Amino acid sequence: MFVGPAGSGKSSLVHAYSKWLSEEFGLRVYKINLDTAAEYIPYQPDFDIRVYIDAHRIAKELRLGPNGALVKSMEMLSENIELVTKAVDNAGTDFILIDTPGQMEVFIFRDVAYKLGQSLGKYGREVVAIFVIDGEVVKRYEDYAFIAVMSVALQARLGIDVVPVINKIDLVRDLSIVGDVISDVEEIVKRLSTSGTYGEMLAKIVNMIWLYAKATRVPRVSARSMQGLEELHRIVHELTCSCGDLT
Ligand SMILES: Nc1nc2c(ncn2[C@@H]2O[C@H](COP(=O)(O)OP(=O)(O)OP(=O)(O)O)[C@@H](O)[C@H]2O)c(=O)[nH]1
Ligand SMILES: [Mg+2]
Repeated sequence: MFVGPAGSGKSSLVHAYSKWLSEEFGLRVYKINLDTAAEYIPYQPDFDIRVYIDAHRIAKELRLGPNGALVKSMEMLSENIELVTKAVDNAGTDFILIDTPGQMEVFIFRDVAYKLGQSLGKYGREVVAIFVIDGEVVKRYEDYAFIAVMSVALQARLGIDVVPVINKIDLVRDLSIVGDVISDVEEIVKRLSTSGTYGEMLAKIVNMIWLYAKATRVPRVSARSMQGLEELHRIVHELTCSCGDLT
């Protein structure tokens, strides 16, 4: 399940990863769109929530603004979560990719994310949330604290494993700062520790959170150039398969 802030590239990554999985391994992929307000989706969804719940339709019918309509649509999705679980149960493919709404806060901080996490929980380790972060947002070492805290918050909210992924790496000019968070954690902590009390606090947060992180690396990918998808796949495989590291 792909979650993340507006415009971080969730839908593009669903498209790129599904293409990669089928072209690389001949795997069958089922794509689910849960964005009730999506106007354009870069892939052909196999299940599209808009058929049942469409935020634009709701806005017109109930005379609501865009946020009100989105909130209402998420409430409706939450009350009809079996629509999604049935689609998941009946997919019968090797992979199921779930695209979630752009307004992450509406999705995450409402009942719907929790309910979905609970429903998908029955699949145990086979379900992971990919937390998509825009690579252009990672500009300072402090940003890693934000990513770490958000990952933990998401994990607590969804109740399923969360893998942070840095997307749009093709646009990132200074790759030295967008490092491999987990293996570079010592360097990040060292840099943060030298920037005052606040930095010290962030260093402790980052250190503690990555210490408990399930994934061993944070993949840097590009939905546009398809780079890094193998790395993303490795992590997904590591977390979901009892066979351990793909290498
Ligand atoms: N250069 C570059 N652009 C990207 C990449 N991934 C996505 N984009 C662009 O970023 C914009 C947003 O991408 P989407 O896939 O719609 O992002 P999203 O998270 O699904 O957006 P919402 O659902 O509206 O929140 C689009 O213009 C994409 O073409 C990438 O890896 N590299
Ligand atoms: Mg999208």
